[in-house]
Amino acid sequence: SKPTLALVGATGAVGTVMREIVSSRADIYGEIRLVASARSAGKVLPVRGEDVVVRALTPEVFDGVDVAIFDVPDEVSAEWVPIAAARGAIVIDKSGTFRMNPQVPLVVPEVNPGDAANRPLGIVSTPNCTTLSMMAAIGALHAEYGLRELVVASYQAVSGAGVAGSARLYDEIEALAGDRTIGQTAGDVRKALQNKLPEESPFPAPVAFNVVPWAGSLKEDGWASEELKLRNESRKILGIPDLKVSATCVRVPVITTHSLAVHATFAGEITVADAHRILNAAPTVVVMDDPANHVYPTPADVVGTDPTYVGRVRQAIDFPNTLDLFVCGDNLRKGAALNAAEIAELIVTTEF
Ligand code: 11C
Repeated sequence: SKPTLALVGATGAVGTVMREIVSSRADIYGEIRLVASARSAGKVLPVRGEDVVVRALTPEVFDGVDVAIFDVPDEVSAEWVPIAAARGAIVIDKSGTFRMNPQVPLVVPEVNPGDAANRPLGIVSTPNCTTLSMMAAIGALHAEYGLRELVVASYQAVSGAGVAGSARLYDEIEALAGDRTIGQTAGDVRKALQNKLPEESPFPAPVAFNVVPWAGSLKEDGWASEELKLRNESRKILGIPDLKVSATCVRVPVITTHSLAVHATFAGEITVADAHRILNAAPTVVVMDDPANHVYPTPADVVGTDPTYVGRVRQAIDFPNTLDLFVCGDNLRKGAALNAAEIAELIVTTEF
């Protein structure tokens, strides 16, 4: 019989996309159970065209579940993922809790699908959306040319911070709309928002009419957690423990789709034509690279779609063996729900 799937965190920003994704892809599941916090239990939400009542997160909710996809805060995963695994579910976890655990594979199906089968704790992790937004493209280039170094600047969408992140940008834009004096005097955006919106925000500075060089929490020596995740997770997914990585993560006024400016150095010379050939052959990568005709990916054109988009591929003038490229990926789809769904499909189709 077809396996039972549980979606835990079914009502969040990623959970909403998750329900849409499992409804539109090959129908490989029997029952699909929706699970959320007690606050959301009892809500009725559509999956595969049917109304499903959301169940509260309890140990018993995992009885009979074959695969559970978790998209919940780190501390909720820390507590509940082991409970689901102990009840026999294979867990695919989106949180940061288990990603760097050596007993937990960190999987991007285009890059390291084989790792998903080796899961001594019954847990597979799916990466941070910033790392994921470039990984299908970088993995394809690495497979042929041997990646050595990555220098990355991210342009991260506000929905990376969940429903509250998107709500904040919409609220800020609404509060400032029509005022053509905004953006001309130091502090004017902050001041205008002070009178109109609560001070509490998912972001440490205004995000409308602005860019904010910060994502995640403070780590040692001034690094933001997102920057270290990008380094550690890239190393693990690509299987290059000594990959040199340096990242600066920046929040921009985009609702959904993360972009990354990537400076990637390889073991030997790689031309733009080489990169185009490899990326064009990668099934989930779309090359949009014709600058003479202004063809390059932007979040406005990428949002709501599945592939990883690459444009602006250039051979770095002063750096031998290095390419500069611009990558866009929908942070809620490939960056989150889609990658988790693909890991689940990989496991279900090979093991059930
Ligand atoms: C953001 N990338 O854009 C983050 C959200 O480790 O999964 C996801 C954090 C994570 O804010």
